[in-house]
Amino acid sequence: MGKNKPPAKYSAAGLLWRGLRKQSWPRVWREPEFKNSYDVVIIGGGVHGLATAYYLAANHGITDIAVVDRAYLGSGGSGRNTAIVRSNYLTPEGVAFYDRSLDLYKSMSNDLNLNVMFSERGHLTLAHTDSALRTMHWRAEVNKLQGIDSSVIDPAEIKRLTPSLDVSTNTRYPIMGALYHPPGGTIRHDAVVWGYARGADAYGVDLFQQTEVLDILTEGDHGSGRVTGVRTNKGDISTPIVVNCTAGWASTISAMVDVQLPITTHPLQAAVTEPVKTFLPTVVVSGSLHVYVSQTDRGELVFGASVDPVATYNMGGTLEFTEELASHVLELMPGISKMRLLRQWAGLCDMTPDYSPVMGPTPVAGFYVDVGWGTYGFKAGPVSGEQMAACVATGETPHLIKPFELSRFTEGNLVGEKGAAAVGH
Ligand code: PYC
Repeated sequence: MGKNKPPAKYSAAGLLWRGLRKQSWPRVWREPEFKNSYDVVIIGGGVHGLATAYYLAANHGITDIAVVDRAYLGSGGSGRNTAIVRSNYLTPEGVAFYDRSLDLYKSMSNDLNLNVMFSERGHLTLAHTDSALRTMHWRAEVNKLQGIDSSVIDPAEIKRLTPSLDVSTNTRYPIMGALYHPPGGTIRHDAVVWGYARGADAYGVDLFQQTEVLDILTEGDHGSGRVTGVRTNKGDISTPIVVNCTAGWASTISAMVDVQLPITTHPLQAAVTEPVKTFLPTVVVSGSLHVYVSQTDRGELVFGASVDPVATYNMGGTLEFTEELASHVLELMPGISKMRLLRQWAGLCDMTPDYSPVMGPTPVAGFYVDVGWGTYGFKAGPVSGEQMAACVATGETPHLIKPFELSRFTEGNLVGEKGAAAVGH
């Protein structure tokens, strides 16, 4: 919970009273009237945009905010990810950042008064080669130095933790060890979106769905002037501050103010099986086999893979993905060969050259970015919201996001995080 409390609209007593009187449930967020001026406009109604709005209100008392999304809340990466959270990154900057996110995820059900079903089940990143094992040792040491529970374990311990994995030595890619990160796990991604949306709405933040940004209005020189407003399909909004919290279209939105981002956009496909009895207690990741898998509380296996090799906005599923996924995951868990895939989907990932995000102010006054999340966006949602809110409210870039400023690409201060990607890209 932030420093400023919203009105107690969702107390336990209130819910009980409603239930007993069989009253219909209140809308989770309002359908607000479209105003022509706001203190802050946030583009993107996913976890990042909603969390930024929530923390601006909760921690800084700024509530005259519009969040606009061209589709529905959570329709982008927030609803298309594989719901994995962890903080076992490779760089000290990344570890500190994602660890704060994990802390916020841990207390989220209490803070937002909504069960977001955080399941701290442990996270295994398998190593099948000497060089992968070396990277796991490197990550474990960086993690431990920052107090993160993370260590390299051997195949016998892997088998003890996750009996369905084939740790025998006669496979094509024998498992040589794993980075084990007990605090990692999964969380219900839709609930995170709803929790932040409901929380922001309770503070008076206006949430606009089906509201597409057509242009960002500025005065002064393009690429270095100042923001004056936003043009949407519902009309113009005047505002001195715009925060770009989009994924997929981050570079399109930034190009509206001539801010060039070093981003290429690739789809990432994922798939889910029919539900079966629970048998997979941990999250399992294999970089060499390009796959990660976890089991939901409903019993489905959720799989993800590498981003597709071509830069495109096409989110169609491919048979190539399904075939590769099945063959790779069966090398790890031959016992699941009879399970049926139910469906597959894709999300868009904005990849940067160093696999770290781009956050903070830009050369255009009043235009902020929280973009370039690649395959890490969902796990970073809470900390990004908290820190972007502090950045916008105070005008100072907080130390947790300072390393991720856009200027690093011209200053040569890259934060190389590829070694902590779930899978090879
Ligand atoms: O980095 O843990 C990860 C991840 C999981 C799914 C996509 N990225």
